[in-house]
This record gives sequence, C-alpha cells and structure tokens, in this order.
Amino acid sequence: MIRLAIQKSGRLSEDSLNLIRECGISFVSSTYKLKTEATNFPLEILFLRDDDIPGYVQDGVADLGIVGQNVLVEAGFPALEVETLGFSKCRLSLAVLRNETYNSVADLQGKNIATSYPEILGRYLAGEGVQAHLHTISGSVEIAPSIGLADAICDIVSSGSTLLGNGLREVQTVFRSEAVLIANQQLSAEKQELLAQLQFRMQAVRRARR
Ligand code: PRT
Ligand code: ZN
Repeated sequence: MIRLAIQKSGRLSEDSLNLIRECGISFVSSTYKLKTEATNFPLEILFLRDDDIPGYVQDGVADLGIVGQNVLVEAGFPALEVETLGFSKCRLSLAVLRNETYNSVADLQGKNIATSYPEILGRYLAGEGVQAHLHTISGSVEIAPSIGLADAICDIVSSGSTLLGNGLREVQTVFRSEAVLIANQQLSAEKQELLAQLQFRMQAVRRARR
C-alpha cells in the first residue's frame, strides 16, 4: 500500500482528484473523511493542508504528495519533485502600487516588501544583489501597500485581477509554478514499483489530454 497526500480543499483539490480518477483508480471520498483507500489499486489518500504536504513526504508520513512548486520550494524540499502535472499553473510576482515608478528590481533596494514566500523571494533578491526588508504575512498580502504596510508585495498571480482590484501593478516574475507529484526519497522497492505504475498512468493521462 502506498500513501498519497493531496490538498483537502483548495485550488489543487479538484484537479488532483480528477487526475487520480483518470488514472483508473476508484475510491469513495467524503467531505468529513481525512483519508480514504482506493478500491482497485493499493493506494491510500490523505487529505491535508497543502503547506503540510512537503514536510510529511520528506519525513515519510506520506510516501507521495501533490503540491504546487511554490509551496514545495518555499518549504525547502525541491529535490522531492518527481513529475510535473500541468495544472494549477501560476507565478510568484513582485507588484507595486499602480502609480509607483518602477524601472528594475534595483528600485526595491532598502524597501519593505510583504510576502508569504520569504525563502523564494530572499534568494531571488540576493541573486539580483538587492537588499530589502521582507515582511512575512500569511494571507491578504495584496492589501499591504494600500494600508502603508509595505512598498511592494510578492505573491501568487494567475489572472492578475486580484492585483488590479487592489490598485497594484505586476512588475517582475520571480518564480513560475505548477502542480507536481513529489515522493519520499527512501521508498521501499515495493513502493518504488507502485510509484512507477502511477507515473506511467499519469503520463498517459497527460498525453491523452493534449
Ligand atoms: O488551505 P490550504 O493551505 O490547503 O490552501 P491555500 O489557501 O494555501 O492554497 P490555495 O488553495 O489558494 O492554492 C493552492 C495552490 O494553487 C497554490 O499554492 C498555487 O500553487 C496554486 N495557485 C494557482 C494559486 C493560484 N493559482 C492563485 N491565483 N494559488 C493562489 N492564488 C491566489 C492569488 O494569490 C490571488 O490572491 O488567488 C488569488 C486570485 O488570483 P488572480 O491573479 O487570478 O486574481
Ligand atoms: Zn496553504
């Protein structure tokens, strides 16, 4: 039996469940249950907060997980990635107030930046030789500039309408992300074989969708 952790409820949930079903794996899921067993494949599914998934897979509490690369890399475990899945595509971008002048990332030198991604942003700014004050907040990051909490933000963007709605302008992409399958690095031979079977089916699903 192999154990897969997916997001309980959020932007990854439906596509994760659909992918498993399209792999020909049947299971019963209910809103109240935090785990379920497949009926025709030796798979147990755990439903968790996405932020907890990389750590659980790193520690072997779960063997496999489906999570966004943004969360995976921020958690510090990029090496767990085994397969890109092609959904939940988004980008982590810097944004400033609409009327703020911005020519390059150097303009952020010494500025206050609000983000939920201090690791990824910190590494990006260091690579650009820019020193800024990072303020880590866990949600509603887009409101920070308009209430004077920060000069800029770095947050996940997909359509861009949330930035627009908060009077912000996207100025720089820092990181591109999509959902990925991750795996513990010390799987038993038996679990490695199950992972290989799952990857084979996932690749077939992606080819069929194109
Ligand atoms: O409860 P839990 O912790 O599990 O979920 P969560 O609230 O942390 O995550 P969730 O469900 O919002 O997102 C899960 C993953 O989906 C993220 O980690 C990304 O990998 C991916 N993803 C794809 C997104 C978006 N698109 C996205 N648009 N995550 C967040 N957003 C936010 C964005 O920050 C903005 O505030 O959605 C808002 C709308 O975006 P726009 O640009 O379309 O307006
Ligand atoms: Zn989360």
